[in-house]
Amino acid sequence: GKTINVALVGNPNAGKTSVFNFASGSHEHVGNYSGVTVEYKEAQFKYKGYTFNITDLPGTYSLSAYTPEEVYVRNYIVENNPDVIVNVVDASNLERNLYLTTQLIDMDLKVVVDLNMYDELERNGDRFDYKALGEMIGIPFVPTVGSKGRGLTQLYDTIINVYTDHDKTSRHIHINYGHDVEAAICTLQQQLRLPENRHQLVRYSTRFIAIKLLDKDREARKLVATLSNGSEIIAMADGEIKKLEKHLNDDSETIITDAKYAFVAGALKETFKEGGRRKRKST
Ligand code: GDP
Ligand code: MG
Ligand code: K
Repeated sequence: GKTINVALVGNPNAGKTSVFNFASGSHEHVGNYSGVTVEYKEAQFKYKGYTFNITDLPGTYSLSAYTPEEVYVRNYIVENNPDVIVNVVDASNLERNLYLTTQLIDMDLKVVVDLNMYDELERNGDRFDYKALGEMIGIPFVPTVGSKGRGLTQLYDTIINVYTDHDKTSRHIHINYGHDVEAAICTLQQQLRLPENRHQLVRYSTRFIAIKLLDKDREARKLVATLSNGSEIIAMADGEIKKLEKHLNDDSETIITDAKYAFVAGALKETFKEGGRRKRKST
């Protein structure tokens, strides 16, 4: 049968390892590994004629290049090119968790959102039309309780559907960063897309690189520097950043981050209602 390479990506403590352990049938200790440097685990299992090759990656809040985990996860995604990314999201903490999702959208990957901790959402009495949000962002959402294995077969089925292009929700969208930023992205993308760059950028979304250049991302600059017209592109990016910062009167990183949070807030405003039975979490 076919092998589907699946990578689990999500914030620390969203439940990645719990989902991984259930899927792989192991019962290792699940705990907080924060502080331990980058590590990942891989396991295989069979389901409906497919071999799932599943990788548990370190937790990250973002895919910028500020922490070793972020760099690691980003490089893992680019180098290993998983067939499907399972973005494990803590359903009781959507606003923060979906920030990472916006970056997966920029990277133009096949994504399934594992809406984990669904028991907590229910306990809180929250109402979340996750189907509507999924339609909005072109990513199917599957509610799960990772610690109990609830919802995992639905998750596997959805992974297969996304992998085989049979999922009806799955489509690629762009987050709209506003007129000025979009114009800058477009300018940079035109250069990145030149035929001489095709080979080196084959695994990347040029939109993602353009956004990351405007975000003053070190890794993106390093990558672009290796291109034959790299120094021109970097100079162009610096010019675009200057223009943006002058026009919008803020630093470019903040402009992009704010746009991402605004996108998430807007999407949740239409689909999520807090139930008022929340307790403060200790973590
Ligand atoms: P990771 O950091 O993303 O790998 O998260 P873990 O799998 O280590 O889970 C963090 C904590 O959340 C552990 O104590 C798990 O037992 C617990 N947990 C995982 N999934 C769920 C869930 O769906 N519901 C609840 N209530 N707890 C969960
Ligand atoms: Mg873990
Ligand atoms: K953890």
